[in-house]
Amino acid sequence: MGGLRGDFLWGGATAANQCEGGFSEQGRGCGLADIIPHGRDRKGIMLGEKRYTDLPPDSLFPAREGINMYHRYKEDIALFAEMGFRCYRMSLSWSRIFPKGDEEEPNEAGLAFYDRLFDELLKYRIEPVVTIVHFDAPLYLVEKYGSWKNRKMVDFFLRYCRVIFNRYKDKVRYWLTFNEINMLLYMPFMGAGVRCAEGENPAAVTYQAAHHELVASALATGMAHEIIPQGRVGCMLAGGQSYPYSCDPKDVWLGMQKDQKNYFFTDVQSRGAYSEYAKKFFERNDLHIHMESGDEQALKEHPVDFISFSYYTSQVARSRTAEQGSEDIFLGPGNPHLAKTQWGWPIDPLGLRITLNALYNRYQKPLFISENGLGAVDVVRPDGSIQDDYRIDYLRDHIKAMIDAVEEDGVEVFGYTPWGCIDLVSASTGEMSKRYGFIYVDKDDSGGGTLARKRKKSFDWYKRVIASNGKELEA
Ligand code: BGP
Repeated sequence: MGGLRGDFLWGGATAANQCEGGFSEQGRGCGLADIIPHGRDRKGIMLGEKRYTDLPPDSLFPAREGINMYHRYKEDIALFAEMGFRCYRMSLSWSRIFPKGDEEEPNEAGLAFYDRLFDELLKYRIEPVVTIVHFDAPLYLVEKYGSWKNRKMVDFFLRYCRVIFNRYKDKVRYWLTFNEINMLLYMPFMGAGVRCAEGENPAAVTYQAAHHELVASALATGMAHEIIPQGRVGCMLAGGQSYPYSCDPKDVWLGMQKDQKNYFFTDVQSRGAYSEYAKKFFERNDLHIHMESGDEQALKEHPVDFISFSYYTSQVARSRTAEQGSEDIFLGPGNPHLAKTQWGWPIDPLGLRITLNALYNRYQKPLFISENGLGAVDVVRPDGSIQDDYRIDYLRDHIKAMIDAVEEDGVEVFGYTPWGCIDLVSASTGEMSKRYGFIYVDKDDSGGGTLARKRKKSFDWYKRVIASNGKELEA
């Protein structure tokens, strides 16, 4: 058995909007995530159905403080280094670099912050893997221009890309354009700052915004290749194969259609053109995507170098169901064969192997697992320890499935960055109590706590996993 490659990129993943904080420091502008509240209004805002200006004045916006990594990054990176991280997936806060988003010149203090952060990583030989946009955009672009609905976003985004590629070309090799790009279809406001005005056709708005992101992603890929010859650019998909609920062909067909909906973006980013089923979908739904001359060529000329994806669980498709309206919009009706996390997400390690195979067969490009993990409540014992064996179990089973895909199936995987390697704010719920980390952060859902960091049991376990390149997986 060959095992994982010697230079396998073990690490962890975070996003600026969920951990950085420092939201108005050194010229940073307000970002999209900074106005998404904790609590019952969160969902309405994320879907784009509610406006943040209507929120009660005492609303809590957890992204504004995050876990204050803005001030604590040295301590955090030292802990990552202690675990032996070979890479660290993080994102840049766009509004730290372009506070409003449409300026000609960037905010030097914002750029300097990331210089310091990258230098700190490189000091420990930790390779940065940088997401350019992770559920984030300057709020000004959302309000003034309508975010990705507007073609002008492509230019603002490319200006931002040109600045960061030039600035960090000697420090960052791995880039991801848009985090979970397919989330635009499920959570348009959180995913891309897109809100439908009254009378607008939601599908027309969303797919037009999708086209803008796809063109932006392709042009950024081309630009990165030009400015950073050794650079490699990937897309990022919220992954997880759709299973038919039964062998009823209608369920199978629905499962396939669900997968196609998710692959809509990565098909374009990887193959360089819209798939036939996508064109037919546009036709059937009378959607006329406005494309400028040169768009199709840009898509064609600049496919991504690798496919990255998040995997938390598989999805299910059921065609006939009385409760269809109550299904999770992304996951479907639930899978009776699988246990669930405390937040109701089915636990399916074999599904990771299935998803890896599906993606590799579809694209034949190297794969990078940019998120995976278990959100769970952790309890600090009286002796101060955190015995998170449930997290170790989850990650061990998923790592085994990944290794099986590599060894048994010949899938090419070059990195694995479990999500929230340090506890951070949950994207879907805004909670701190939904913890993923190897490192505990003392902060609660209402914003209280010292922010002190503490190693969990999984910290030492993951350190051994990395040191043995995935051979020692037992706790
Ligand atoms: C993905 C996002 C992350 C992250 C993760 C876990 O969708 O890319 O930002 O938060 O899911 O989800 P949650 O925080 O909702 O548990």
